[in-house]
Amino acid sequence: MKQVVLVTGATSGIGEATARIFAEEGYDLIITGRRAERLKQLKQELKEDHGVSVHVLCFDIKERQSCQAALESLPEKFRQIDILVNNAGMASDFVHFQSGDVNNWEEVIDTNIKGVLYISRIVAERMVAQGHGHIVNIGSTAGTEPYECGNVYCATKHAVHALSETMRIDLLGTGVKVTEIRPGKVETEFSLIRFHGDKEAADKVYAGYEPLRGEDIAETILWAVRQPAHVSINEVIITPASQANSYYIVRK
Ligand code: 8X3
Repeated sequence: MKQVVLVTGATSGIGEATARIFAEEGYDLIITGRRAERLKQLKQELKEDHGVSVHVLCFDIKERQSCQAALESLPEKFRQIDILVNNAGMASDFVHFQSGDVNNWEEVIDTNIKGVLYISRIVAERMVAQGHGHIVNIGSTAGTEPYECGNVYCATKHAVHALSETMRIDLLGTGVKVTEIRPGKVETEFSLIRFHGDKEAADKVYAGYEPLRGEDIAETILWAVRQPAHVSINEVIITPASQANSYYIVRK
């Protein structure tokens, strides 16, 4: 039987690239997100191009009941999830803590922490019952290296880092692996959303060097989940060659 991969936030960036690479490799997919039209289009494309089965779950990961209802609605064929990629995440604003907007903070906390918890809690229990599975959390270099104006976003990625480590401990011996992929600068919609549509500000983040692409992260995820059963890739930090960590980037 084909393996089933659930990718959250599959409508763009790392999530979309991950859905594409797994489809290319013949995996069946559950793709989730809030933008119904994009999900529908992606499903169509993946089915036509690669002949895989794709199930769309369109819901808001911030809402606990919606997460529950979405996962309960899965048809039989998709109920066994072999790989979960917790990709959905965002930043909203880039200002000093003392100027932060609490509404933005809540959206980021609810997406990056609670969303991961809601989905993982349900899927992890199922994976334990089936005796195997692999949870891949998309963390960030910001998960251990907080930077100016990163405040709440960095805090949420610290939470993803801590959760990845504790999930790995708690799931030990169950057959369920946990990998945290921690990218630095990846050029996606991430910065455009963080800067609330200000393209100039978003473009500056990636100016003067070659940033990572969603595909680079997708390839890393595929590599991590394809290791033999006795090998666990616990954590991968991946940056552009021009970036050493959160603080050092060389720009031309
Ligand atoms: C994305 C990387 O440096 O913008 O998590 O926080 S960074």
